[in-house]
Amino acid sequence: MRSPLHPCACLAALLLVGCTPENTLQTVDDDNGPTRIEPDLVVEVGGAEVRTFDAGEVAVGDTVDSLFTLRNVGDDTLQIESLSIDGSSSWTIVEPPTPLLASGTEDSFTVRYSPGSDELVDARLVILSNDPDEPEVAVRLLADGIAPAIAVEPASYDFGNPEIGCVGDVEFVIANVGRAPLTLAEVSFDDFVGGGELALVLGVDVDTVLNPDESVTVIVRHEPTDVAPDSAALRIVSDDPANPELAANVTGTAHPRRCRTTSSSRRATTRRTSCSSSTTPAPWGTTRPTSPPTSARSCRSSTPSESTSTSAS
Ligand SMILES: [Ca+2]
Ligand SMILES: [Ca+2]
Repeated sequence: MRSPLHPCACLAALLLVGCTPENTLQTVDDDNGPTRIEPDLVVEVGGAEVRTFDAGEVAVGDTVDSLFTLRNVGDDTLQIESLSIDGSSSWTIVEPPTPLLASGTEDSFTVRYSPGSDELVDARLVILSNDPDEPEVAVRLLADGIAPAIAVEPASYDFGNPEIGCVGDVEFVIANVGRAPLTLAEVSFDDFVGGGELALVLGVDVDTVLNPDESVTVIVRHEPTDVAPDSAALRIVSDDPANPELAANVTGTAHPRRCRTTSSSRRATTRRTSCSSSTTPAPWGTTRPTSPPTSARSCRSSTPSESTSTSAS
């Protein structure tokens, strides 16, 4: 690219910016006067100029290396000032190229894509240089990381404030929302209080495999026997690379019974209590599902002595 410059303008440019070896003025032997010689950067992959590069589908655990070439097709030395990748940590520059490229030379470097999770990546390779008409060159980097991805719904659950003796169940749905099979290595339950008032009553076999879009349901039961708060966690170990261990907290705090006698006679030998279940907002309201999880609560029949004792409480 050549553009005629007035000699005075050239002198001004020299005084303002100085003439570095990478950006000089040169007098050419024609009638147009001095002409600026410039570096000119071209980014290539496989011998063709590239502005978008797609690594395609890559499974987690695999790596795709691609050879990028920086070519100086200008007249002056090209100085690479920086080379970086924006927008994804799955793309990396393995070994940067030489920072100085003489006119007509090139250097290659490896750009690696190695996904860590199920993802659709749209990143940028950004090259800053002294190419005067394009000091920033960006190459769009696309890729498709394929991995299993676990999702648990609800993320946590609070049974609220039921009466003592009222049994509540909640279903947790464990789903594979990724694009590779998900193995549930372990689904366990930690009862932090230790009284067994919160328990996993329907679990999952070790090494259960969920294909993409498949799910499995587990059930946690709350059967409070006292008013002390109950706290537990459903723990899931899987091969989701982004969430190898996941915990869903479960809580509940019962209140004393307010029993209603349903016997028809004061001398009846059997009495029953019924639940007046209450709801309490989850302490972690932001993680509570927008649509309530499937849950149920029932009150167990009680013996006369139990009814009498709780009525008195
Ligand atoms: Ca250029
Ligand atoms: Ca309790």
